[in-house]
Amino acid sequence: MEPKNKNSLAQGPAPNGGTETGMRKPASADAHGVSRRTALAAGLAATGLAACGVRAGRMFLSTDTHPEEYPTVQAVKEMGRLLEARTDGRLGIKIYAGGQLGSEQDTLEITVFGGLDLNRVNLAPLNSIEPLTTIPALPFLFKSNDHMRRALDSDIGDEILASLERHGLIGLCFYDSGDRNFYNTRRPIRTPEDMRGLKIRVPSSDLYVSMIRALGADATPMSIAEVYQALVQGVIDGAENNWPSYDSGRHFEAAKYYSLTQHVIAPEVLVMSKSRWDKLDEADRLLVRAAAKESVPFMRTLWDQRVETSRKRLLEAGIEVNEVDDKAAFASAMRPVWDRYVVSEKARRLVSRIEEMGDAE
Ligand code: GTR
Repeated sequence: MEPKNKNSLAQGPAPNGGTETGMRKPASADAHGVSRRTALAAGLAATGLAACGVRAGRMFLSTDTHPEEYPTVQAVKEMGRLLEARTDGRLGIKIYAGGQLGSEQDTLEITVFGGLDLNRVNLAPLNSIEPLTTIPALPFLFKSNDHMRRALDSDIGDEILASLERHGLIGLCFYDSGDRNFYNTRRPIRTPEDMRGLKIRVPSSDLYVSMIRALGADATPMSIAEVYQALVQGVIDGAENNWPSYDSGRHFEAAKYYSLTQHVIAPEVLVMSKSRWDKLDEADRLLVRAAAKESVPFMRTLWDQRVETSRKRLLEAGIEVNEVDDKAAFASAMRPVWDRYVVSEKARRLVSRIEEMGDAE
């Protein structure tokens, strides 16, 4: 089945955008991207098929922008090990890590076309195609990482994962991404006023653009692979991310002020191409779903360790970290964003259920 939504990844948004991030340019305006992506997709699909055996045995091709040792990559590897063990090697996963296949936006498109079977991305690049994916990225929605885990482990998470199907993707599981904090080359951020006038990189998501603007800063959407260079060259003043990404992208070398705003605790997501999924028999689908779910606790253990390792390493490297005492000031400045993105009845219902789950904390 073809994705139906007009903003689907396969088709891109209506010409002239309609989104502030310009999620996908019309094909004619994309000098090299579309043909490169198409060729890549065809090549990858061929590689995948070559790995096919009797009863559709295969290595699923997967991708991740993070390097080999990052918890998301290790978690998908664990899922691959589980699949191999349970099928005597008939099913498995081969991962292209380190962003070698391009940005999350590009590889998602390839995944929808079936050139990649699996893809681990953040929810951000899905925000403009599926409104429910903006929910976990709402500023200050989750009170803690634990609150996020509980909410997304429940049927709320299942509903958000299921919403991806009409866009050509099967949502398999969420992984942790911890809390996102601002970092920049200029000054510690203690109050929303400190953000004024700063040029801040955001992922390609209108929601993130709105959040930055709500703080009086300038939002610059770009892929994470470009951030280090943009910081060094002064194209941007800063960005926002969790400890492990601030660390692994070496962004801390260029932007030493890391301010613990904890404005977003949005998860990562692992998706499978619906066109691949449709070719699996029921037994294999169950195996894939179970292995994905079982990789989640594995990932969480690695994640908690990795946050600590990164924090220690960066403090030793001499970054300047500051706590933010008045997080409520950030929360109220960013609150109008909620009204803009929580518009459907369904979204409102999910958001209030998530809030109720956090009330106990
Ligand atoms: C990281 C996330 C990546 C990517 C990145 C970004 O925390 O793991 O998938 O979304 O942030 O900001 O682009």
